Amino acid sequence: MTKNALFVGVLAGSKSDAPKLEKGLKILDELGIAYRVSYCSAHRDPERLKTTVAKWEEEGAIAFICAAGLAAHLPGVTASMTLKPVIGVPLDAALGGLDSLLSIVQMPPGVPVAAVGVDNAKNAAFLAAQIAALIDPEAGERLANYRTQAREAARRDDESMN
Ligand code: RP5
Repeated sequence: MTKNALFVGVLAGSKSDAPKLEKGLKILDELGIAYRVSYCSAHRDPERLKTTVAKWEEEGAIAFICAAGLAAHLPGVTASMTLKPVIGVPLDAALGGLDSLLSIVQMPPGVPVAAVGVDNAKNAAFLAAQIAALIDPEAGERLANYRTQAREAARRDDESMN
């Protein structure tokens, strides 16, 4: 992906979300997917979110990962500003994350957000990598290798029980 300077735009509602975001960034690193990160609140600084989304789109963002807790409007507001796929990561900042999950998935028809599980930044990274693989076959190969390794590890776990 880096050869075309394409990247995944990663947004989080607050720097306090960073520890949960890290797990996803590690997966993107392992899969060799380029990304940029910004802490950008949809509520505290919507103007900055708007300029960041527009700038990243212009500079080659192929998809956005948006992580937020509480009234998690960051993914939905980002989706309203771009036609690129937006992956929402609901974070557990209260109520077990159910508040964030519902805030993210209940989008009006025509402005979808693809949501992953609560605190599951890893799956957001995998989904972003799958989107990257649509235009970058090498990213697809790395993903396939990852799945092969995961399958083999699961079989080893099973075999160690017998
Ligand atoms: C959300 O509110 C953020 O995404 C975070 O999960 C939560 C708390 O934010 P801080 O008050 O820690 O900045 O907008």
